[in-house]
Amino acid sequence: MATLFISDLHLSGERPAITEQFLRFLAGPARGAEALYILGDLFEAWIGDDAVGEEQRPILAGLHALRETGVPIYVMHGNRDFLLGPGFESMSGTCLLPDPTTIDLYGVPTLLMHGDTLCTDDTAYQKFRRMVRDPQWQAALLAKTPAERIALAREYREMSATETAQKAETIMDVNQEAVAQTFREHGVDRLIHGHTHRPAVHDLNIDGRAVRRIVLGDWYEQGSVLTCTAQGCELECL
Ligand code: LP5
Ligand code: MN
Repeated sequence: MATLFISDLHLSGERPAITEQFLRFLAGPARGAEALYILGDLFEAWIGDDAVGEEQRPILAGLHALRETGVPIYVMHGNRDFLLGPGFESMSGTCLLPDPTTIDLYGVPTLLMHGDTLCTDDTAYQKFRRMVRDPQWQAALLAKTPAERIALAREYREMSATETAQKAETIMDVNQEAVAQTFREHGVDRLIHGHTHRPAVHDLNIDGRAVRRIVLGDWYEQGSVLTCTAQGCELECL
C-alpha cells in the first residue's frame, strides 16, 4: 500500500490533455492507494463552489469515483484555488486540509504545506495572500456574480504574470530561514510541499537534526507524483 502526493496540476479547460492524464491517474494508479493528498493548485483558478465550469465537472466526478472505491482524498488550498469550500468537498468526495497539517506517514512525522507561505522574500505576494485569505474579502467576492468573478480572476492573473516576469527566481523560491523555522516550530522530520514547481529532495541539517524537504512537481507538461510507502518516498514523472 502507498500514500500518494501531488500538487500544482493547474487543471484548466485550456490544457485538456493534462485533465485527461489526471483522470487516467485517478482511474488507474490512484486506485488502491492508502490515501491521495493534493497539496494545492489542483485548479488553475477556482472562483467559488457555486460557479463550477463545465470543464471542471469530469474532474469532480473522477475524484468522487476514486473516493467511492475507498481511497480517502485530502485537498489543500493553493494560491489559485483558495476559494475551494464545503460545496467542492461534497461534489468531489474529498476533505479540505488546513495548511499546514502534520500527518504520521509510516511512523515519520510529516508536515504538509502548499509552500507559498515559505516564500517570505516575495513580500508583494505575501501582501496579496493576506488580502485574498481574509474571510471578509472572500465573502464580498463571493457576493459578486460569476461573470464579475471571472473578469476579476483574469485581472489578477494578468497582474500576477506581469509581476512574476519581473521578479528574480530566488525571490520566488522558498526562504531557507523560513524552512528552518518551520521544521523547528513543528518538530517534524519531513516536509512535503509544492508551489515552486522545482521538484527535488533536499536533505537538510536543522540544529544538528537530519530532516528532508520534498518538493512536488507541477503538471504543466507531464504528471508528477510522490509515492510513499513504509520503505520511503519516491518522486516520479507520469
Ligand atoms: O500563480 P503564479 O505561480 O503565476 O504566481 C504566484 C503568485 N500569484 C498569485 C496570484 C494568482 O495567480 C492570481 C490568480 C488567482 C486565480 C483565482 C482567483 C479567484 C478569486 C478571484 C476572483 C474571483 O498567487 C505570485 C508569486 C508567484 O506565485 C511565486 O510564488 O510571485 O504573486 C504575485 O504575482 C502577486 C503580486 O506580486 C501582488 C501584487 C500586489 C497586489 C495587491 C492587490 C491589488 C489588487 C489588484 C487588482 C487587479
Ligand atoms: Mn501555487
